[in-house]
Amino acid sequence: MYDPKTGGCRDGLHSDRLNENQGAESTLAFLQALLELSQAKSLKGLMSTNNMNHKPSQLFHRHKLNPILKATNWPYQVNSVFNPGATLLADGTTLLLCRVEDRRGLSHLCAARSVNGVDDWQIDSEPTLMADPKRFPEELWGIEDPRITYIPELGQYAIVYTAFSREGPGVALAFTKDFHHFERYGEIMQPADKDAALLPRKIDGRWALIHRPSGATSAHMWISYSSNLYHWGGHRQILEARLGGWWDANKIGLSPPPIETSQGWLVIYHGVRQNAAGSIYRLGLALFDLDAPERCIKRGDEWVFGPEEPYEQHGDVDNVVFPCGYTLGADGDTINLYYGAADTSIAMATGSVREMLRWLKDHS
Ligand code: BMA
Repeated sequence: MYDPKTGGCRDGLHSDRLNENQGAESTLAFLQALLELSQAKSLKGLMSTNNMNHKPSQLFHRHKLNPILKATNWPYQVNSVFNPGATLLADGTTLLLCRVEDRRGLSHLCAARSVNGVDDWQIDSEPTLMADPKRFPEELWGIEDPRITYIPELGQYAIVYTAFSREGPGVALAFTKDFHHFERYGEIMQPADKDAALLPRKIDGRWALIHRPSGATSAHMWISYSSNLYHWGGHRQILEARLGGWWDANKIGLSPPPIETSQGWLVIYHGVRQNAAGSIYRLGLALFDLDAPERCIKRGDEWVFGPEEPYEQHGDVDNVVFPCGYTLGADGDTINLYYGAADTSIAMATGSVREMLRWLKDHS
């Protein structure tokens, strides 16, 4: 018989000693023990896959220096820094265009540059892009949550941001070559609308904008098209918030600009779960057709990233992870996702485009 205490086998004749018998009896005892051992092992294997402490595999890995940027790093007095747009400049420098909330409660945008994208940030000594409510009344209460897309055809970066005023949030567009001088296009989607980004190239001869208009009780993702970047049409809903108990029930929105892959536009979107304690902002994945981005090919059921660390769970707004930008590594696969944590600081997590696509294949 197999003795679980010693791992040896016992012939049953003596309770305090292992195999005493020789010959057939001993062989039988050995075989019996072997059988019990293999059953015990497969049971253990089963228990470990159903283990209550089982942690799902992580698609994103938080940087150990998180949060990488805080209000106390700013060269002037501010309340909070969060929800940054991100891009790589021509020389490989990472540029974050951070949403900065001042101590009136109004937001502006400020650029921070770093060679490695993690530390040693050079932060503009004053706001980089301020609201200009005299010329653009839709910016009365500030500008927020920029998404940056480099547009090769124009040789410029498009910045799509939220303009906030009495009417609510609307979508505004500006272009820059250097993040010092900006050409404003004004509000391109009227309130209530936000969470928008431009695709980097024309689709069938027209520019495409993903955005999130909201109704009284729900908010879904849409796409619109334009031939001149001022006048938009061809509006189509592309992803609907789910209902009921889902993590992405009632309200969803684009997070960073879509990632172009050979399989389609990979979209990281946020879902807002309302519960008795407030709301939880988490991230999910979806894939859209490269040539017809209004067509959703895949959508993951489970969320892939959510507030877990103290700096994500507690801040001006608890339980928020809110990325507005990413940079892609030289391998074309590693992404650095930059996100606002609890509307208070900026954090970074790395992931792999290939792994996200694989995950979507298995989870949609
Ligand atoms: C969203 C946006 C974000 C903000 C989030 C959590 O609606 O306004 O700017 O981070 O709420 O407050």
